[in-house]
Amino acid sequence: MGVVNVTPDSFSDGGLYLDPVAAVEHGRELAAEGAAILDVGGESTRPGAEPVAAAEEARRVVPVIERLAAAGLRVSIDTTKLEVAHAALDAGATIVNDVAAFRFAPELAGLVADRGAGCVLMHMLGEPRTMQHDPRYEDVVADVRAFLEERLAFAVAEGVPEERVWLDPGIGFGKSVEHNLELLRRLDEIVAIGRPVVIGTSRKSFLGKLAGGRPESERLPGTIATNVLALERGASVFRVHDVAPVLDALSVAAATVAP
Ligand code: PMM
Repeated sequence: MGVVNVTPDSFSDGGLYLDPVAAVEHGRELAAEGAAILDVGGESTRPGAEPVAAAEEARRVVPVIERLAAAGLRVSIDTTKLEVAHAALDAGATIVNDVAAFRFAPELAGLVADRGAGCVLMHMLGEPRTMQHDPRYEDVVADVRAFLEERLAFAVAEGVPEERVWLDPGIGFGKSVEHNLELLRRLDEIVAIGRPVVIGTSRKSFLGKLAGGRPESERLPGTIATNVLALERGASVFRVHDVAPVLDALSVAAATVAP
């Protein structure tokens, strides 16, 4: 899954693809590098980010999705909002990637069900504005697992077939460095829920901290290391900015994992 952020303020690529033509070009490049899905987002979820109005978010993403879908590419919409998901599905997206797992807009579940779309339900502690303020868990892996099981049950109760739901532990969303590491160490416990697991470590700050304070542009080695380990522990969807090098690493790693 390649990241196409149409935002002025995302943490690693904010402002680069705010122009729809540049965003479409970037999406096409990621697809050419091997991305099976392009994840288009119009609102930054970086820690402390302020919310964007739905109309503005839709205005950013719709022209990009229309063009990528018209080119035959598979598109997910990274949003927590009903209106934006609605517009994105109309424009040709087929997956709703919701970092709030239908908590902010429970009606999203019905929309996904009605449209026959897929969805990614991600764990986040609270909301982006405050999620990194001293996050605490009883047992981070058990807590995230229980949350994802509950959200999966909610989606299914609202009519989304279980086969259309992917789950994501939400690396960096209300988690300390140690929480992120524990989730990666024990990822098999999330995989055991029985749905495909999406993992998003790409360029995130804990990678910088673990490697002596590297900035976003120098976090590719850490991104590769964590995605390879996540593959070995059962993850099946890898949300990344740098598709070509991560795909190379995953292809080699996959060849060494028992079928
Ligand atoms: N991370 C970001 C945004 N959306 N969606 C999913 N499912 N999983 C993630 O880990 C995730 C996400 C933040 O990264 P960005 O600002 O580079 O897009």
